[in-house]
Amino acid sequence: MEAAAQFFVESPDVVYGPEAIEAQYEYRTTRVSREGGVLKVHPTSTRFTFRTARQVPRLGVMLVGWGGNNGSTLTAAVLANRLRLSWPTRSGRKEANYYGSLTQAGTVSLGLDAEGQEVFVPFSALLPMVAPNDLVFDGWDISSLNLAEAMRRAKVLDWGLQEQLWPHMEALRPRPSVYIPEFIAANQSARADNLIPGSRAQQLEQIRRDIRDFRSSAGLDKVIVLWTANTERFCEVIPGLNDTAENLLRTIELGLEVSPSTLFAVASILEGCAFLNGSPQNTLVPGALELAWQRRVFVGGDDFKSGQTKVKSVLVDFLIGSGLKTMSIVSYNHLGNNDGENLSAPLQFRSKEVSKSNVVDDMVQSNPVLYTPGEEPDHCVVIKYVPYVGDSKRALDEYTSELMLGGTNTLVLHNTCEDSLLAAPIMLDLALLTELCQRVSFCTDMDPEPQTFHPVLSLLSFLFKAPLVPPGSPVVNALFRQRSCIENILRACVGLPPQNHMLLEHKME
Ligand code: NAI
Ligand code: DG6
Repeated sequence: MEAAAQFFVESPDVVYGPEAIEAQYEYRTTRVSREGGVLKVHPTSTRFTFRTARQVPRLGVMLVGWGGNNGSTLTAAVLANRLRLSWPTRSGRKEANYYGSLTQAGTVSLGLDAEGQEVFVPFSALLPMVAPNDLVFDGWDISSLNLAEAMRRAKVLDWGLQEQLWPHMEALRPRPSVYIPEFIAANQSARADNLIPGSRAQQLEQIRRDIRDFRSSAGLDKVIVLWTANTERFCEVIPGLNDTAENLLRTIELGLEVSPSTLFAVASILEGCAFLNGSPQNTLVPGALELAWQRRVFVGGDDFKSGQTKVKSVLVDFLIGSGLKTMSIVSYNHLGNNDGENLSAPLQFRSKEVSKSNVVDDMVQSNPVLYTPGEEPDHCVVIKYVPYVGDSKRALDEYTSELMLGGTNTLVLHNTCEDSLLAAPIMLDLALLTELCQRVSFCTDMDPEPQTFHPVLSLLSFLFKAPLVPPGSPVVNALFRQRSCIENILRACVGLPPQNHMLLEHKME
């Protein structure tokens, strides 16, 4: 990879102005129609102008569940990188890095050089992005432990790293939060000692004050709010209660049923701050989505896509994409962290089960040669709480597929890793990409009025198990389709064509 990651696109279609990068881009795609049993495919072309503001803001990230394993690990990771920490372990000295982050540790190919070799740069070099070391953190937790104590409770990081981070994390204290016992497991009640009192409306106001206070006291240009607190049970979507923005706001005013996560989503949207949901529950009920639409605020979700699901969305794509008929997927987990304890309660497990179960639907539906309409593989998800293994999650998967002429192909995988070290870089990418999207606007020849991405930010699908998409938009779970979506949209913003992997230059005489 090039040592100097900075690059410029030399093209009459791309203008690097003092304030923005403007790129003319020809979006070529196809429309399909059905005429008398025949599929007619019509290539289409739309001229876009993308504009990306170059000024990178001072960005604050507020984590709901800051004192949890993910929240404390992400904060520690950014501090460790900022302070360039290294620490001894039994297998040698380790240095802080951002492995696992698409933007920081992933790369993209810019093309071929004079020798015909591909030139790669970090993903983060594609467009001006906030540097993770510059992020400022704050947040809420129903547990009052400071971030140093929370890091110790999480038991994720090596002791030598914890000792160095301790003085930097001790002063960080989660703000009190909203605790509604029936939404999370009863086994969580002992940590709930840091609570916002009052009615739902007063709690909403307090969250909004917290956001404003953080923004002004830390001198921030922007704040993004990310839910990384416990998985809640699903809430019922009820007409009149949470189906429209107006009804949801009235529900909060009257103190009727609303989940803590939805309360945070509403507060963030009302403050003009993007809200991202890292847990599986249906926080973004229709009323919250409508509010985001009305206020033109980005929302994204649901449930970080970290280990087992990432593998699943690669493996099943490979199997079905290769023409093998996957008929059974059995996914088993055991883990011993607080997330695992919360998920040992049936209603919270159910939220996770739903989010982990729908992740191959698009791949199955993409292949009518293998699957008849409505046919799908058996898909079983099991999660067990085993305290001894702590944050070191075990994931076992079995995939059974049909081969030609009655053959059977069974694949078995066993993965052991620190759950929070997979999740933290995803949280980082979510914040950085969401912020970047806030600086992108575009227009087309047909519609010259500048617009931004739809408030339901489906570009983030790579990072979520159950991606939220705008109404009518297809849900994509296949991992490399999701990655290509981000890469190609970012490339379009600097006037580069989509990555096509054809390498025709190398296929000619
Ligand atoms: P954790 O249990 O260690 O942390 C959650 C924190 O949220 C706790 O400190 C708890 O006190 C706090 N909390 C609970 N309710 C709250 C509320 N209403 N307001 C503020 N704080 C509240 O869990 P962990 O491991 O950090 O995971 C966080 C979430 O991320 C879970 O929902 C988990 O399912 C989800 N997730 C985690 C992944 C991973 O790989 N670690 C991947 C996908 C999702
Ligand atoms: C057990 O499944 C606990 C969960 O919170 C997972 O660790 C998390 O959802 C990650 O799941 P996956 O499938 O993305 O590895």
